[in-house]
Amino acid sequence: MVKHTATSVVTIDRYIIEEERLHPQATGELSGILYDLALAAKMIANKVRNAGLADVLGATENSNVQGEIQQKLDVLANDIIIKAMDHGGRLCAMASEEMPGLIPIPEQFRCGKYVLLFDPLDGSSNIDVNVPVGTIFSVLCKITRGNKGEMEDLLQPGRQQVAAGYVIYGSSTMMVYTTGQGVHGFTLDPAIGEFLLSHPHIRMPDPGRYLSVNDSYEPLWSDTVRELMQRYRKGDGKKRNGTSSRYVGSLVADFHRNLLGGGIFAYPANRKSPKGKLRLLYEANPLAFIAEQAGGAASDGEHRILDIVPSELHQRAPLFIGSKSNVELAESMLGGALTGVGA
Ligand code: AHM
Ligand code: MG
Repeated sequence: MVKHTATSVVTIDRYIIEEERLHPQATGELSGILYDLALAAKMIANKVRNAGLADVLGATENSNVQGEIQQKLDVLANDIIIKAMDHGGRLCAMASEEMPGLIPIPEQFRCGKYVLLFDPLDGSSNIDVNVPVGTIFSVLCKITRGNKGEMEDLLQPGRQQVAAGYVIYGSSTMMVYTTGQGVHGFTLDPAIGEFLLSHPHIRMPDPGRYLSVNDSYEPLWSDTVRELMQRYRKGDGKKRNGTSSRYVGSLVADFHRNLLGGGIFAYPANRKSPKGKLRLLYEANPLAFIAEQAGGAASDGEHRILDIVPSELHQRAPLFIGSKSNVELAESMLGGALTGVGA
């Protein structure tokens, strides 16, 4: 375990190298992916920071001086990640929430042994009202034999992830990631353009203080889900106290608050969306890996998220994620039993 306190000045690059040194067999390729993602995050943070200004100038969806159509931020973020990641020789394929199929590595670049799945700008509908948004990423090893990545490499259960993380573009920009050795958070110092270690070895408090759910869907929930939410709100009347409601409507922001403060984020199935809304590969899996590494848990109500075998890239899953005992309550009421949870 790399030991640093929040008072040591440690850049994300140095931390990644130190983690890599713990594995003599490591080739440095995974570290390279994390560096490149941190660079992409800084570029997206810069665009997000200027989003309001771009609107004031009427640039969004208008032609710029070169006559090009200015892209919406989620498309820009998508392009930034692809351009930062496609040429490093470490990836053999990518997939994005913004694109329909597998994103191949261009012919002129070498293919590597990893695949990357990402949601370039989650919660982007919140940008216009200056609410935090985020980028979410998931890294897995290639499992097929050929040189190029295939759909099979992307459609692996989340427990096969070798790294996952998110970037929150909030009052400050933070990158939080895990490579299976705990969860670490880095805050961007805009003056020097570096992510500095600010939250080493994050653990999720349990039971949690917060309930994050969009309860305008309540009329569409099953009776059991309605009852579950009541239990979260009121507690069990004995040792478990009730939670306080917090819902940003931007998954990264809701998850980040609950990771640090303890709580449960729920996006249950409902009558109109029987699989919920959130995507298994781009949202649920990476955040589930982080939750478990921080001592929390994630479930679709019946199965541990990380055990679900995906059949399509844009598959959705109901999501209950957060402090372990809160997720266990969902499992016990909705019928599942958590397995293999906890770091
Ligand atoms: P997006 O990927 O299209 O941005 O949608 C995902 C977002 C999440 O950030 C958030 O948790 C959820 O949608 C909110 O949905 P709702 O408005 O139905 O509560
Ligand atoms: Mg999303």
